[in-house]
Amino acid sequence: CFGERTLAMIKPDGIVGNHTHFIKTTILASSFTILQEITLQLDRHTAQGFYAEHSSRTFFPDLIDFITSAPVLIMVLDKVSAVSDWRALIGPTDASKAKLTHPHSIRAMCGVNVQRNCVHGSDSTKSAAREISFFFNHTDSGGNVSEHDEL
Ligand code: DAT
Ligand code: MG
Repeated sequence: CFGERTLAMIKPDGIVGNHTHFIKTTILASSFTILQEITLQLDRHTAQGFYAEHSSRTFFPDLIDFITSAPVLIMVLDKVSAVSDWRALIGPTDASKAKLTHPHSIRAMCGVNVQRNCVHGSDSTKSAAREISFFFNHTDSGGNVSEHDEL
């Protein structure tokens, strides 16, 4: 791996809405390498840990309800400038606004609103390191998931 790593997630609306193939095709066409991937059904405890930085926000309970409502597909992406490139590809948080300002972004094309925005991306290299180690063990063989139940 010669690039940078970021954590990408296809959220429940992306899985249920059958956007997985389109999103993965877009990822590969944008020169990312998918290093690891796993489909998980998050439980509330795991979801609360992943989104801990938002725990005091009024939308937090709704966010936890949503992210635990169906499976998610979690991927480690590798590329030079992976963090900023993936954030640029997914577009603004609010998918309804993204449709106006960034119509070719993944959130514009696959999302609906600020909550149902289809995908997650780490917002910094520091967040990426935390989020990757939150879901994946770092072993030479890779791909081991700790604590969580693989589907
Ligand atoms: P991002 O996912 O673009 O990094 P964030 O970290 O600010 O955005 O928020 C994490 C998620 O929380 C976001 O993808 C959807 C939800 N969320 C953020 N702001 C919200 C709001 N005002 N109302 C409802 N959900 C919100
Ligand atoms: Mg964020």
